[in-house]
Amino acid sequence: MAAVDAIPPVLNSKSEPPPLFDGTTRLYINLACPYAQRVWAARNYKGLTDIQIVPIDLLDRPTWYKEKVYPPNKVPSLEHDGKVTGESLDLLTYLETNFGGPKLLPTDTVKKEAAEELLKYTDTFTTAGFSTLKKPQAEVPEALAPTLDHLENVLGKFDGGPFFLGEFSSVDLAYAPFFERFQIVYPIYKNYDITIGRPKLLKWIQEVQKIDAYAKTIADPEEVAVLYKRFTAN
Ligand SMILES: N[C@@H](CCC(=O)N[C@@H](CS)C(=O)NCC(=O)O)C(=O)O
Repeated sequence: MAAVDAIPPVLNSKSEPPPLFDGTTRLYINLACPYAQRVWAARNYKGLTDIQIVPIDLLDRPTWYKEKVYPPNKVPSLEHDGKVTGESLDLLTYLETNFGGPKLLPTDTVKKEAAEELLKYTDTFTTAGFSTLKKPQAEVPEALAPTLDHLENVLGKFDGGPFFLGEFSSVDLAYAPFFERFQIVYPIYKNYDITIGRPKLLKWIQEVQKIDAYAKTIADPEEVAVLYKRFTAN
C-alpha cells in the first residue's frame, strides 16, 4: 500500500490564487485528469517535493487560472522560472531536462527511439480508447484490438523488467493513467476486460500500480466510473 501524501486543497471559483510568480514551482493538476497524472507521478518519482501540487476544480474553475496562469485553461501546467508551460508529454521532458532526481527517459539510442515511437503512439491509443467507449458493446473487442495487441506485443521487447523499455520510464507514465481508467470503465459499461488474452499488459498495469510514486496518484475508481459515464453512449 502506498503511503498517502496529503493532497493540498482543491481550488475552485471561490479560491484566491496562490502568490503567483513568487519563485515557487507549481504543478497545476486536477485529481481526476489522466494527463495531469502523468506529470504528477513523474514529479513524485523524481522526488521533486519542492514542486507544489495545486489541484484545480475543472467544473468550478477559478477565473484567475485562465487569466493569470495558463490561458489554454487546461491542466496540467507548470509554473517555473517565471513562466507557465503545459502539455503533459512536453512536461515529462521538461522535468527530465530541468530538474534532478532519477531519470525517466533513456539515453541509450535504441531505447530512445523506442520511447519516441511509443510516446507518439499514445494519441492513437487514447483516441481509440475514448472513441470505442461510444461504440455498441459488440463492436468493442474488434475496435480496441489493434492498439491493445500492438502494445501487448511491444511489451517484453526489452529485458530488465515488465515495463515498456524494460526499466520504468516516462513511457509507462504516459500510458498508465489511461489504462487505469479503461480497466475500470470497459468492464462496467461494455462488459469487456481490456487485458483478457493480454497477459503482458495485465502484468504491466499491476507492476506500474505498485510503484509508490504512481500509486499516490491513483484516482478513486468509483469517481472514475461516474465521470466516464459521459464518454459512453449508454
Ligand atoms: N493535450 C493536453 C490535454 C490536457 C487536457 O485535456 N486536460 C483536461 C483535463 S483531463 C482539461 O484541462 N480540460 C479542460 C478543458 O478542456 O477545458 C495534455 O496532454 O496536457
